[in-house]
Amino acid sequence: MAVTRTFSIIKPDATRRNLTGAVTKMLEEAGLRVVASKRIHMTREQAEGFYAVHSERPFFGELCDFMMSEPVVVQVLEGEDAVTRNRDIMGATNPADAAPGTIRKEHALSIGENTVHGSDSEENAKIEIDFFFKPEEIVG
Ligand code: DAT
Ligand code: MG
Repeated sequence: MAVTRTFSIIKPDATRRNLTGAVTKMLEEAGLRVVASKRIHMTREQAEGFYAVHSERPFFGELCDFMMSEPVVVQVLEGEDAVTRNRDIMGATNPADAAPGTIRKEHALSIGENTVHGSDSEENAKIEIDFFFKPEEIVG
């Protein structure tokens, strides 16, 4: 299996509860390495641009408002089959459906306030990494 990269966000519900370290520890224990990380407060432009794929969904406004509500930590994660590995440790979108031991099962508050974002394909990982990081900010 090839070493690849994925894009992660530690969402406002987690930064607000001081869970940045706890979430990062779960990512690291799942075999992912943080090769870039920064804490930012998203602008509306960033939130709406990043989630443009969901712009027709009924929860789009709520989603963007939430992502702008408090700081987030954007990260690039590296590891074997990083996209799938990250999706596995994140757990299902709705924490009620997430498997025991996953980040969302352990920490998420609701389907909206669900603690982490993770890219859903290698193609999207590249787009999402480029959205938030310059190449020189990533140190593998
Ligand atoms: P995921 O974050 O697991 O990739 P997604 O891409 O389908 O899930 O949706 C993006 C985010 O939008 C999700 O993390 C939380 C929010 N969301 C999804 N479905 C929702 C719903 N039914 N109600 C409220 N927020 C929702
Ligand atoms: Mg998604």
